[in-house]
Amino acid sequence: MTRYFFLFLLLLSTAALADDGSRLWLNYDLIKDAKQRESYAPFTKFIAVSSDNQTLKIATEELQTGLQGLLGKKVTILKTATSTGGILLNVNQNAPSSANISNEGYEIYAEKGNIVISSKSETGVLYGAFELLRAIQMGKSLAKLSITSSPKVKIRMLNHWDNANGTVERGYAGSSMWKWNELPHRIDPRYVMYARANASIGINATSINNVNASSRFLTAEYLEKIKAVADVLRPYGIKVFISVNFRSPRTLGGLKTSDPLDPEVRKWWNDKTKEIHQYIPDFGGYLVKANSEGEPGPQDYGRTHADGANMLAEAMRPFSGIVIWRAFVYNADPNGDRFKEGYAQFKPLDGTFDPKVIVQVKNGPIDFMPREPFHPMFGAFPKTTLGMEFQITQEYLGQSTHLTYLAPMFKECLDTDTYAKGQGSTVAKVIDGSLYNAQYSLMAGVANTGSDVNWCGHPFNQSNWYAFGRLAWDHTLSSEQIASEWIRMTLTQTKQTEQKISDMMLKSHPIYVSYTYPLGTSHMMGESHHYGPEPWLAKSARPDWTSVYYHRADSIGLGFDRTGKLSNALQLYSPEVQQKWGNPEQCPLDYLLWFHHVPWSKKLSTGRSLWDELCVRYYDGPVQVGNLQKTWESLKANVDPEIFENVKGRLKIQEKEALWWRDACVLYFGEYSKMPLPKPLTPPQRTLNEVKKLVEIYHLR
Ligand code: GCV
Repeated sequence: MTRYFFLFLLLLSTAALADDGSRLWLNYDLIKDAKQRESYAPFTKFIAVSSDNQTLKIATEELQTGLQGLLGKKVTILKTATSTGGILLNVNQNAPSSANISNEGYEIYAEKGNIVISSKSETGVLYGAFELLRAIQMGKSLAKLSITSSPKVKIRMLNHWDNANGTVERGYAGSSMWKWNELPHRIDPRYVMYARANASIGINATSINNVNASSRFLTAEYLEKIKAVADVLRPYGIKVFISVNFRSPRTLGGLKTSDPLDPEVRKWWNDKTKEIHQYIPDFGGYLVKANSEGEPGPQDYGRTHADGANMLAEAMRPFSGIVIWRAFVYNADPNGDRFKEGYAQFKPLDGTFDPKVIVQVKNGPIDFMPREPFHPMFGAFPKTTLGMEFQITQEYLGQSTHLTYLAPMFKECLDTDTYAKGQGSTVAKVIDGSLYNAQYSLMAGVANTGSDVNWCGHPFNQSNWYAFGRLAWDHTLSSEQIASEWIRMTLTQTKQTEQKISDMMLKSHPIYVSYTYPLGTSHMMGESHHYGPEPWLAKSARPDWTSVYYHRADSIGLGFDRTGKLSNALQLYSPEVQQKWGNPEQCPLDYLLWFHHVPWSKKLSTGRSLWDELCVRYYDGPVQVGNLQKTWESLKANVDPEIFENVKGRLKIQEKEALWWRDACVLYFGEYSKMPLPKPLTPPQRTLNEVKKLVEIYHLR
């Protein structure tokens, strides 16, 4: 009997240890340090909230759940404080320093033995509640706590590329988390978890369907379903947007045209917009991909992007919602440069967009490459509100098998100076609206969520969702701080373990770039699935879907000359940026081949020739992945066993695939450079043909 009892206890403790990742960064595991737990006791005797508002109820319950987990005690909820030593939730339009904080901002401070969370809005209090829980998890003392925080960007949004049939375009974590076949009747509990996770990092908007949009999402049947989702997300401060198909007036409304200047078409959108508001009174608005990659748009009728966007903005005029119009457009011109397309099509329209329109621009001019220079539009549209589009899902960044922490990449773009209004005109200041005093501001991230139990596939991919939200709230946060928060809340409470994992994360993006796209190369991935290397890809439906279009390897050298001879794309940037990147001798190596065709034997600032430097980087990548594996192995006893094994397996795959990239690129480019590998590097064990076959196998899968 006793033996069985012990076995039962053992099983119980193992079960408690195993973490399937489903709780994301909200696991609220007990703080192991009893002293630390005790230090919070004087301020966590109760939670006081006087209102029955649903958002405040959620904030209160989140605090109660969080404190129960972290401190191992049940904290009572009161209507009014009867003594000191509690957490007071206040919605207060006239708080002392509230002039400095926006509606969604909050203050948290210690006062008369209590901790006060105060905001002008209920959502602000909810954000403050999450911040307090974060502060506790980060081990901060509450005795003198004083935090004031306001979001820098107004619309902090996830873009889901989820389809009605349950698939996710560029999704690597299972199928769609939205169960369209069940809605509106069954509300999957994961919607609530999704809302909590987003609110915890300040995300306040979500577009629920793919930008390659089906008109179906505008039918009454789907509006009922979307309403059900919106009702769940609303109390968490999250507004729902719909991606729309521009041809909907024809396909859905039975009209002869979808011409944005046609009165009947305009009426159709006006009526549809009114109808949507009957379901969702606080509807966020429309997200539109038009005249891009085969999607319909106003150009089909000889109209401009502004004509299309302004028509939708007019329909939205009676309401609070907005129109987000994507700038990701490019024509198949074999002699053109895709780099310039978005700029060329939109620049003449600067100043013609309705104030309710935000033009959403990808961080770089091509397409979410692992490293891109910032999109030149960011420095050149003083009369248009531009929003940022980052990709959280790792289409080109190792999908679900490579550990790649993206905060440094997001920040690299945000912190770059466009010089649009002189020094200090960073991309961040363009998109947070401060540079041009914009009414709206937007940072969107293409979501990496799916039906996988841990939401994001690779356990570390969760950190990119987290990092995106934190940066959308405050782009001045450092990648180190964000990593540290995520690790503490998700993986460990031990400083030493945290530091080791943080080190892995901070090195991960440079490592990935080193074995895939070193020195400013781009777009050499496998055709259509975008996984693994295919630098030899020379034929596709469009020239700008091949690899050779981008790397321009020949017997002389490598890289796309954008300084004038092949393309004058560099001129789209301000003179200061042109100066930084225009001279191959001074251009930072990370961007070199984005702008220059460099001879193989040209000596770089590292002292090595281009060829040698390329090889050194391709070879260093897999070695560094080996180091990541070693560090992870050393943490076996310190992290949850399920997460440990999961990451360990994925690192193994990453190592194999890093070698795949290395061999493919070194063998392929070697045919052009005709130079030997620099010593002491030894040639790959396989031939280029053998490596090419690996790609074929992938295609067959
Ligand atoms: C939603 C890239 C992706 C497409 C995506 C497109 C876009 O081309 O490969 O899957 O389509 O970007 O951003 O619209």
